[in-house]
Amino acid sequence: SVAQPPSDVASRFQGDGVRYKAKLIGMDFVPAGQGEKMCLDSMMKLKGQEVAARNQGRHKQRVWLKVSSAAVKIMDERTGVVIQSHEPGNIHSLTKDESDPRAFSYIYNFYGSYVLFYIKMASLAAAVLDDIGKVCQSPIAPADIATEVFEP
Ligand code: I3P
Repeated sequence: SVAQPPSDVASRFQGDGVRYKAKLIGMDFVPAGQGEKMCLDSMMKLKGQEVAARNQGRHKQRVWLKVSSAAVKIMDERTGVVIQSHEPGNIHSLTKDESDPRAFSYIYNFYGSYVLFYIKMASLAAAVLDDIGKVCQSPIAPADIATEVFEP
């Protein structure tokens, strides 16, 4: 692929941003925003619950993951309803699943509560990990959000 100038890289994340097909493995309240062991323990617990659910014939929820400068959004695949919207400034502990190259997790700080989201991509997670890493490094300023909202 051809290298893009920085302005084009940034513009990928403007507006609607980048959309990925994924499934929600699960979410879990955790005691803090970081801690490698805490993240891995939570992911292991959620994976156990996934297996138990599958053994009962249940499937993971199919979602779209949308990554933009303003938010990482999780939308129901079928209805398009936004079920979670996470501003980059409150996203922590982006963790790849070393046992599954399609899976990863992150923690969202919701007013001092920490929730881990464990997600399985339709394809390799490397690209979305890179994208979320980028938007979290440079969360847009409140002024930019206002511009985006009020633009016709
Ligand atoms: C499915 C298979 C898929 C999995 C799916 C399972 O089982 O393991 O890989 O999707 O999960 O049901 P089977 O081969 O017995 O049909 P992912 O790879 O996306 O996890 P799901 O039912 O939760 O969608």
